Amino acid sequence: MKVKGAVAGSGAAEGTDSRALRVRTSGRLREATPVKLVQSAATQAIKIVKAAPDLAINGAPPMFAEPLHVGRPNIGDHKRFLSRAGEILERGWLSNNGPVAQEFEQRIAEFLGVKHCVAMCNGTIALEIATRALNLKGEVIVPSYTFIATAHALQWQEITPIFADIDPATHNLDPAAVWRMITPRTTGIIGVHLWGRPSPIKELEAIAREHGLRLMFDASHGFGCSLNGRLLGGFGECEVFSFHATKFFNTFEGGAVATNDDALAEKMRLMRNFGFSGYDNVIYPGTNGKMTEIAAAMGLTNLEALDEFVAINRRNYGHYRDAVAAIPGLTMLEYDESERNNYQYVVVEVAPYFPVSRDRMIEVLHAENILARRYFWPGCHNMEPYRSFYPHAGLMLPKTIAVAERVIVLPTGSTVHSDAIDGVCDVIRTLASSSA
Ligand code: T4K
Repeated sequence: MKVKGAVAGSGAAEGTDSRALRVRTSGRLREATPVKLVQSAATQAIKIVKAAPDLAINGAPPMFAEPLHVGRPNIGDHKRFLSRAGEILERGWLSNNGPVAQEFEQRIAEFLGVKHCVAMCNGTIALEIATRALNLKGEVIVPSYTFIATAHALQWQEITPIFADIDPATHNLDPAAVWRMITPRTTGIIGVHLWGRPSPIKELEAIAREHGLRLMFDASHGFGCSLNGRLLGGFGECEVFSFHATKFFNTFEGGAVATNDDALAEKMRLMRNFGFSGYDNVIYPGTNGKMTEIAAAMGLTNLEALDEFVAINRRNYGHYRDAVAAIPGLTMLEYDESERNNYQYVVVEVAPYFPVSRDRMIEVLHAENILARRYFWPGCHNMEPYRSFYPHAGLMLPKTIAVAERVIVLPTGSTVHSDAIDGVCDVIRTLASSSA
């Protein structure tokens, strides 16, 4: 679809050529010819977009010289991290439950208010180990509207992920849909706290109790988020976090399982270290899920900066919310302000009556170097091997399909400033008005 009135090469600023654009730097407008778009953290020149010809898709230069990602890493104090890294090198102890990993586990457990944090090399292995330690078998109910790792962690162990539909208002599992998917082969439920907003924990607990199922949570998005004032991490039998580079809280790569169950924690500690219980003594089948010392050092450093990360994400979220509210046909997913949130994802739904499709909007934004994402389209059930295994799964997932087709996730994080957000929203507004 072509944007109405588009003339490739015509500029926004009257009387100037297309490359002679007005730019916005640190909130002030100034004239500049030609524009050199520089992506620096503090002062980046951003072109003004007011009409269709200003859009990169119509031949104008992109808004950003460097890609604006949805999730650039949040990184704490560099000096503090480098000093920890130096100590690790001096010590010559790099992995295998070293002192930094132990301190990390203790700090995380304290922070979450749980008895145990079992640190792992990434969230996917943490999911595999947790599901195995819980003895899940047969079928396990999960949402299809999640990152593929939730399903793959099961399939990898030849456990069948059974996809239940979501509540379109929350994007989380719909308890009634979970109930419908239970069969005699079902052994457990994995709720995902999507976007850091809690699953319907109470309802899932009731279902698990009634049917004798194990209940755990994929809390990959939920670090620092609460339900009724209690941080996610202590619900169900265990909760799994991802500390991937793109997560609100990262350890480069990493993950952890939080639990209040002593025996379960012990079992997972064995499993993440090949089942070793002391030298030459393997007492359990296991894998290598250990967190390295350098990853733990990153974690400790980032933990010290957590409040700062939240403040930045919250500021960006508020800025987007105000701008998006003024664009008919777009709705931003809101966080419950009475709870703790990490505000890591800026999630927008595009209504069917919005003048352009969600996918066209993505195309237009990408042309501006704004790498908005379609998380978690097309749903796990539409990816292999599930698509081939269960070609009709979609019949039970109408809400998942509808939500996956209308969601767009916008860039945020500590490298995204208010001017950049204004720029992103200008592009969307211009696209809408010139396509109506
Ligand atoms: N469960 C759920 C619900 C999850 O969301 C995830 C992970 C898991 C389980 C599994 O946890 P891990 O095993 O990953 O610990 C990203 C992440 O790779 C993935 O961890 C995450 N979910 C998912 C939601 O997003 P992609 O495919 O979107 O893009 P990626 O990793 O290439 O990064 C996104 C953008 O961030 C890039 O376009 C560039 C930028 N970036 C990325 C990295 C890695 C940086 O600026 N710096 C970096 O170091 O998956």
